[in-house]
Amino acid sequence: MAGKPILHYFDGRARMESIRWLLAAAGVEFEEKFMKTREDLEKLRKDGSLMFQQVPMVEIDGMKLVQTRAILNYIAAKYNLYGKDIKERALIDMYSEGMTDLNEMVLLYPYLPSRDKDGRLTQIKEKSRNRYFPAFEKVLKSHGQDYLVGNRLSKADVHLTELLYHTEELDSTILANFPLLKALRTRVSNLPTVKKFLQPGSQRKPFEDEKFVEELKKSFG
Ligand SMILES: N[C@@H](CCC(=O)N[C@@H](CS)C(=O)NCC(=O)O)C(=O)O
Repeated sequence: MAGKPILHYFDGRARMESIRWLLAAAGVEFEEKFMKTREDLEKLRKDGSLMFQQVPMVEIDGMKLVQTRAILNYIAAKYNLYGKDIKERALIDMYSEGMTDLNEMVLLYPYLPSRDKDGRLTQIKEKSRNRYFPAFEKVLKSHGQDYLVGNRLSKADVHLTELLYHTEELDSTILANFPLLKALRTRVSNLPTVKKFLQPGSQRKPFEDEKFVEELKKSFG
């Protein structure tokens, strides 16, 4: 039997958090090797583990996978979170790509220089409220089903749930006009695997505050 996937990243959310969420939702146990210094990153680069010299990197099924979306797609395909046919997969991809566009803004936000933060926060709120959340609310309303695609949990539901939690941390009122998104979040949060991940002490990472980012910058130079 293959061992647990091993996640290589630093001990923060950023680009690895969606991978943690998806593995957790799929009920897959995983190990993490946290890079603590620039030397740890250089070591992975020198031993040829990072195809593009970048992390996240995940060791899984004898592969060393990089590129966040490729990793997520592999996990989704392997654990049946990627639709039942190519049409469902196309929808899941389309929704996930929209979520990624918003998520990029959200995940990079803590790492921005202070002078850029207010502007970015305004942009995140505007895009959430006026572009992305109405689009996903409309999908749920159009078919009246429990999940975004095919009436069955997919990676898109997991990514959206993560995104809803993270945007709500930035603005507690952001979901006020989106009852179906709130219901989806509750539904996904109540899945036993996700419920466990949402408990304190899980491998879920907290919001990166200024102190965390400062320490990280010191360690990675
Ligand atoms: N497209 C890549 C981007 C990866 C990326 O930018 N990783 C950052 C850390 S979050 C990194 O390794 N930066 C060092 C570098 O690019 O040299 C992905 O989605 O995995």
